[in-house]
Parts: sequence; structure tokens; C-alpha cells
Amino acid sequence: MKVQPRPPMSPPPAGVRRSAVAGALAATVALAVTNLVDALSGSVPSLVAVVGQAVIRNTPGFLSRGATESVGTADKPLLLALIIVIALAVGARVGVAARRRRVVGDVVFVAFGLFAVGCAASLENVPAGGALVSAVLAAAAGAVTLRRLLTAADPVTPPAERPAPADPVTPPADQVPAADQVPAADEPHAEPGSEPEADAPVGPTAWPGQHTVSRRRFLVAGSTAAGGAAVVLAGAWGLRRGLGAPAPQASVTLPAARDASAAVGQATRGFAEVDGLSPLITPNKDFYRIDEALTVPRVNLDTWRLRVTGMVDGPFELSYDDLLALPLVERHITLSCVSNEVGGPLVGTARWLGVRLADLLTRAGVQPGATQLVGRSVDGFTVGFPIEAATDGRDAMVAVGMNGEPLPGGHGFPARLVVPGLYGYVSATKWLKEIELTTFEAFDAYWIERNWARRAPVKVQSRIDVPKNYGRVAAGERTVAGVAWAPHRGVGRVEVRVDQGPWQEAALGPELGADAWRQWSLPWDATPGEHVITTRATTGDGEVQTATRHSPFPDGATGQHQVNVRVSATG
Ligand SMILES: Nc1nc2c(c(=O)[nH]1)N[C@H]1C(S)=C(S)[C@@H](COP(=O)(O)O)O[C@H]1N2
Ligand SMILES: [Mo]
Repeated sequence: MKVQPRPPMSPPPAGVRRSAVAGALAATVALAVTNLVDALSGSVPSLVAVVGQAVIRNTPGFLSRGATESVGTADKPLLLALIIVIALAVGARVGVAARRRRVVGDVVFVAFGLFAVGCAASLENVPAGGALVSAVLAAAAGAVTLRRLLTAADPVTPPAERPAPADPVTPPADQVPAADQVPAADEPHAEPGSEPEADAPVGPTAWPGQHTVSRRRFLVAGSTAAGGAAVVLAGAWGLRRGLGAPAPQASVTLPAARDASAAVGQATRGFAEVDGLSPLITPNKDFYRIDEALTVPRVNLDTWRLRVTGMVDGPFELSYDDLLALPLVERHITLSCVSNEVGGPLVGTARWLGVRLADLLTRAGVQPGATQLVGRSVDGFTVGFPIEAATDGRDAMVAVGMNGEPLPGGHGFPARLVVPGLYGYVSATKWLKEIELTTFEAFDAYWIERNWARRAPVKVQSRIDVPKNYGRVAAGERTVAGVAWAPHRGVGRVEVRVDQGPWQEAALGPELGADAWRQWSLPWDATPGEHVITTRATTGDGEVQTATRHSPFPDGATGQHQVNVRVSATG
């Protein structure tokens, strides 16, 4: 299609409303194309995701905290939806602007493409060349669609020279494009006429039937564009759902641990009979997921390497197979998020299989003066924690397995850090690619740059799972039950208090080691009325969970979990 400016004898421009629809549809087509590139390439995220990721990276800490506090883990879908809405709104506006000067549309689509490529270039794991291809295809598809739709939206006008058609309803066939044929933008039209702003042109140049014909033509062109976008999106979806390559985990067989954690077997059943109590081991599909990755980073196992670098005598790198060939340990470790509110869901316990960090550090030879271990992800996310947490005897590891399976994509495949006793944001890098030994003076990790605390040991917490907050129960013999954790130090005791009554010691479930949470339960003779149940835990080394409430920022929430329960008289 030629992209020259319209000749002076151009017909009146399309109506505002149709032009806006045309612009929004063109934007939809452009976004759909980037979605297809995503599905086909497996490595170039859709440009919506690319822009969204750049937005996340550039959002100041206090703003992202506000977002998480107000909408929680819905923040990512909301961000994506917002970007799509903005893109369609801008598209609509551009459609209106381009109805007189088509080139405006071309310019804006190219500008959006360049903007997306700029965003991609700022992200570590988005191939710039791939993003460029995606942007070029999207800009071309968007610009061409817009031109075609605007032309289809142009009012159909009879030639000035000819008399009005004899048939008052049907204009001469040669003046009316067939309904399914979208004329080129520069197709000559004879009648400059007046410039109607409305979709139904009336006035001296209108002829009977004109409105119907032009409307039908636009409807056909518009539905073709919408249908095309739908087909492209469905194709992309299908490709991602199984028609494409199988998940890389499928080709992995994990070796057994040389040194498996004790007490798995029967013990892992825990207090299975208490309805509503968290299972002792959190199934992978139920394990909370927190990260700033808008789309799960996809790692090519053939080229992926884990590098140990920085203040070490002998830096080295490992392939996935190298890593699996090292001695593996398997441990139950409770992982929790610093953003977890008292009583919140951002905590879970898994059986992690991996290589002890201490082994890797011994091999590298940490130089004196190094204080901080930085874990870097393929997408540029970083954590940092004191090197002692890897060398003081605890089972800090580079994990490759979670509950007997290769790490799921959302939990860091192919490898991640797990450090007992530290919140995830300072320790648990997923999609790990580099372990760098450095100092705290030399480097601030991702969330430290956003003002969260540099040191973040997990605070002792106990959570009531049963009964539910604001739940109703019938009077009689009930059970109060939950989980308590103080990874690395262990849980020594859990206590429960009903209303202002005495603290009562709960029974503890099976012990999976100091790094894993404990289930607990206590029989409760529930009497009719409203009750407040409170719990607190004490660590293995004697620290009692404080009642003082504090928000998660900057180093983890404190306070005791309480639930309100209404007990109804039986019968
Ligand atoms: N690459 C990467 N790793 C990451 C994060 C992230 O944003 N990116 N978030 C961390 C945080 S804040 C937490 S709490 C844990 C959560 O791990 P999970 O999603 O497997 O539960 O991952 C950590 N590792
Ligand atoms: Mo977190």
C-alpha cells in the first residue's frame, strides 16, 4: 500500500465514532500480532508484557508497595489490563486524528513500536532483535489495518458530475465498492463535498442509501479486523497450550538426594484429619507465588549456566547437568514473603532438592573481605544476604527440585536459591543465573534499592487456620488448629488464648526440622456467643512472638494472629 498523503480531491473523512473504532481495532490487531510472536518464539514476550515489565522495574518502591497493599497479587493482571485499555484508548484517539491525515496513524504505530523496543532493551532477558521483529510486525499490522478501516469508514459519495441515480435506493454499482472489498486509501473519489462529522452524512451531497452502504462496508471491514485479531490470539493461545513445545521440565529426571531429609514418610501426613488445616507439605500448585516477573522467564536448558563470580579465587560456571551431577541434599524448608501480613497466606513449606551453597562457595574459594552473597536472576532481579547464612551450617541451597519434581516455571526453573530463615526478597532468587560474592557497601539488591531492609531474618509467626476468621461454629467440642514457623530457629511452643482467658499450650504436629513450620492444634470447648481466639509461638531459642503490631514494611510484619468466631447454641 502506498503511504503518500491523500490527494487534495479526497473525499470527506470518516465520522469520529467510526474512526475511533477503527483505531482501537488497529491497536488490537497490533497487540495480537505481538502475542503470536510471543507464542511462536517462546522468548519474546508480548509487547504488552514488555511494557508492563518496564513499568514494574521503573515504579518507585513506595508506589509498588501501595499497589501490593491495595490489590495484593491481583496487581499484575490489573497492570496488564490497564496497559491494554490505555493502548486501545490511544488507538481510538489516533484513529480520529488519522482520518484526515493517514500518516498520523503510521507515525504513532511506529512510535509505539520504538517505545516497546526501548522497553525491551532495558530488560535483561528479552532479546532486542526479537523485540524489534515483534515491534515492526505489530506497527505494520496496526498501521495497515488503520488505513484500511478508515478508508472503509469514509462516507460513500456519488460523483458530482453525474445526476443523482435513477434508482433512489441503489447508487450506481461502479460507485459502490462491494461489501467485502476494502478500497485502498488512495483510491480516487470524485466528490470533495462537505465534510460531515457524523457517521450518517446528510446534506446536499448525501444520496439515498449512502448511509447504509458505507455502514455495511465499515461493518464488514471492522469485523474482518476483529475476527483476524481473534484468530491470531486464539492461535497464540493454542500454541502456548500444548500445540507448542512441551514444558522443559518434562525432559528432566532429577537424581535422588544423597542425603535426604529424615522424617518424610508417614510424618508428612501431619494432622491430616483436621479439616481446613494447612497440609504439612504445601503442594506445588498451592504454593504461594510472589515475584516482579510479569511473565514467567523462560530458560533454555541447553544454554543456561549458573556462574559463581565476584570475590572468589576461582570463579566457575555449571550447566544444568553439571549441577545435577553434584551431591544433592533434600530438606523441608518453609519459605515466606516479607509482605505477608500476620495470619496471611504468603508462606509455604516444600521439600527442596538442591546443592548446598556451602559446597559451591568452598569450590570457588571466597576471598576475605566479601560480606554479601548476591543471587542474580536471568531477568535481572537480585537478592543479597550475609555470606554467613550460607556457611553457618544451615541448609542454604541452590534448589532444583520442589516436592519431588523439577522446579515449576513459576517457582524458578531451572534453579533457585532457598535459604532457611530469610525472607524471600533477600534470599530466594528464582530463575537463578549468577551467584556473586561482594560486599554490602558495593551492591544493593532489587528491593533494597526500593527501601526494604537490608537484613531480613524471618520473624516468628503462628497462624490460626481453623476456625476461619468471622466463621460460625456450633457449640461443643471443637478444634483450634494452625501452623507456626520460625525457620532456622525452630518452633518450641505454640499457645492459644480464647478471649481474655489463660494461654493454653497447643499440641505440636510432626517435626520436619528447625527450618520447617509446625502444625499445631488444641481442643476447644466452644460456648455460645462471640469469641476472639489468639495465638502466639515461641522459637526454639526462646523468643516469644510479640503482640506489638507492625506492617510488613520494611522488614516483616509483627503481631499475634487473632480470629473472631461466632458460636451458636446447638439444637
Ligand atoms: N527472579 C526473582 N526471584 C524472586 C523474586 C522475584 O521477584 N524475582 N521474588 C522473591 C520473593 S519477594 C519471594 S517471597 C520469593 C517467593 O518464591 P515463590 O514464588 O516460589 O513462593 O521469591 C523470591 N525470588
Ligand atoms: Mo516476598
